[in-house]
Amino acid sequence: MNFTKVVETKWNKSVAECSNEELYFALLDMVKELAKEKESNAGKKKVYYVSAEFLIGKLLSNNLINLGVYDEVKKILADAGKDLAAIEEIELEPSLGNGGLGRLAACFLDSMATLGLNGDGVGLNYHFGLFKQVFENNLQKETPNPWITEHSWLNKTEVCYPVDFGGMRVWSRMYDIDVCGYNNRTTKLHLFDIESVDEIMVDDTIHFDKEDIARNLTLFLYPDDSDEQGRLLRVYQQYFMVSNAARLILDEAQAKGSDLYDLPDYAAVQINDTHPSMIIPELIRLLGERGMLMEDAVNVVKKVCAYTNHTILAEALEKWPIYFLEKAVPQLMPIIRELDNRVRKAVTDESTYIIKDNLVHMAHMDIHYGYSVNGVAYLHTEILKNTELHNFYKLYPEKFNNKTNGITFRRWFMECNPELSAYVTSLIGDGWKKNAEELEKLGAYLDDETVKNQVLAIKADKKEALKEYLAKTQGFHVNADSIFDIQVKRLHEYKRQQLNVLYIIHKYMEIKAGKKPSKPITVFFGAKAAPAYIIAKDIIHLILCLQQVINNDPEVSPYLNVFMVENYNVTLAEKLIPACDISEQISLASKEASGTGNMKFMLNGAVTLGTMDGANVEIAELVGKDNIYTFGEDSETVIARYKRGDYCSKDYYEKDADLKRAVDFIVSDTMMNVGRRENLERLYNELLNKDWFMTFPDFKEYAATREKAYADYENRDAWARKMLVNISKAGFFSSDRTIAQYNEEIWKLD
Ligand code: 26Q
Repeated sequence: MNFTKVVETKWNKSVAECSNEELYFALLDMVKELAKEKESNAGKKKVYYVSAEFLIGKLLSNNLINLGVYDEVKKILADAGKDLAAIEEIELEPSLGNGGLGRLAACFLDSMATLGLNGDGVGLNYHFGLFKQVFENNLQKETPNPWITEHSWLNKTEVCYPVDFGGMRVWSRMYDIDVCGYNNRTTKLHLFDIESVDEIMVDDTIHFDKEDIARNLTLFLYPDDSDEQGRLLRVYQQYFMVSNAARLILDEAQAKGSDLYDLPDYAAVQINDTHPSMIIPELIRLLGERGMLMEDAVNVVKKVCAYTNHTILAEALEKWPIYFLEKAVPQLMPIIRELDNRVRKAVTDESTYIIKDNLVHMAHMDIHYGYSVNGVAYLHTEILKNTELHNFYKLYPEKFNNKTNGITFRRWFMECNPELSAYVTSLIGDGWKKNAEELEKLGAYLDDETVKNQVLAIKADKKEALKEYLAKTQGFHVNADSIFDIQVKRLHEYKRQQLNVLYIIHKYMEIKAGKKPSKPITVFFGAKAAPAYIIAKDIIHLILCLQQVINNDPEVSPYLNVFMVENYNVTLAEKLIPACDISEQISLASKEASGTGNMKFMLNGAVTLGTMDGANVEIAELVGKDNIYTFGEDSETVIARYKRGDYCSKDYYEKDADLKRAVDFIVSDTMMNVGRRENLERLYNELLNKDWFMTFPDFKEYAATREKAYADYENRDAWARKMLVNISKAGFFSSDRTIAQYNEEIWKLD
């Protein structure tokens, strides 16, 4: 297919004469057509990756790359005086995820298509996705984020199902997005919607009538479970998702000749955290409707469903009150009760029961009635086995396994950093694109001055590009000749943006006192806070206030700047990550299941400053201690301290003058002049009286380690070597490797 022809046929004029918008729609048509021509994955058995989130990001460039026409299209556009990046600005980013879990699902679809595995994604078509973040008076405000336009990547299908809720029926419709693999086949993302959805219910806020399920079900993706109506709506959403998924699975299997007793030969269902857990009782219910006895249905489902755990925070493990389920999905409650009764008969350990204190524990159902339970990084899986899910591990040791997360190198290297990835190819060939561990070949260049200088030059170019982009889109004035120190991820106390802030305040005070860094430092943040998560929003307030104080202080701003980007999303990540020097991965050890941003930064030549948590542990092992900056208490110390329950943040505050000075600054006159007393005092008190995620014990070592990293940065040659080691060892974190392991050890597709 020739792009010039596509444009001429569609618009009756040349590429040069078209507007960027016309070119975007021509590209959309062309890519959709090309994707249709690709073979789609086929086979007897299929994996259904069921997930409440798919954070797919913009699709145009990614699809052009994976279809193998990126360079050709870019050249045709350039010859006509057009810029692909400008055309891409027209595409709206679908915000169908909160963060890591949703982005992981998107990377997995790319890898399944690339490996030619027969697998589809199943989720929901949220019309406004996650909220859009705007800053006003140094506070986060949430606004709706519409992304569906008349012409989009969504393809309407004829698949529709009736879905019954307590006292009400809605009709669904399935929309498909083609996911192109790299030089390979395609797979599908199935997004279910309600036919009766009504966007008119939404004004310019994210508040709407939460009772009117038939009109609101697929309007928003839930960022939190703060109010009861919101929680109930989430149950409706989850059931809608899994009921559609279950029907699709059974219909497809039967169409291929399954008698349903042999369903495990036709389908594997990967349950992405507990959000789709109701698929277990729903499959059992539907198998019953199709004539199977309960006993048989339970045994079939036990061989079909596999569960991935993404978090060890107890408060994130979903437990739904029985009266919620009775109200929303009464048809499931008898089945869930029966499943619980079977557990009660077979098992004496009460802590593993599904129903306790009138709450249904979704993860417990997954573990008893799934055939696989996996964590998402080595340390995480060990903590699940030894601590969080230890009682289940004792019952079913054979079910537990680890699948360390990964990222797709197509989007997170080839697309976001064509300069570096092309340079790597010029050195070691392009075998790494399909076999990422070949990046190790870069190890041969660790002492090559030319290579190191080139890697530094590309990093400098990407910093310049970020500077320009942020000037244009966010009005920032960034010094591209400073160290770019970046922390981007959802705002959560366990991720400890507040620890980063305490260091920044400390550094600010040092500069005020005359201790100027030899190299200027720019700290970037990007983070959305759940609208009802008060302390998280207070932390955003603190960052924005600091940004105002520091950037406007002529004594300090030549040496230190802070920028928090508004509405951090996949698009911004693709600009920030290639420009990063130091990647902040500073969660409290034991709390971050894996992290995937850490992998993206490493691949793009950033050096990690982090705790021994999640996949940082594996990064540290791969790159060696000279190529990562680690600090802080280890997970065992932290877990033991929680167990003892004797942590007292004030003890640390009293004993460390630097720390005390930094904490006190939060409520200083300087801050009060730009911020709100209520928010700043609340945060100050929280740290002083609770500090649940133990920032104070790690402060001193964090500050010292960060100083060491900044000092090492001055030796450009040694730093370039660290960058190269990081890139060369990133191959393990390709999601192609992760997905190959899921297939070999869990799905076993033919
Ligand atoms: C639960 C109940 C009600 C409302 C919302 C939720 C909810 C929503 C989203 C609970 C959890 C999430 C998201 C979790 C998540 O993104 N976890 C991250 O998963 C990544 C991929 O495995 C890991 O790398 C991260 O460490 C983990 O935090």
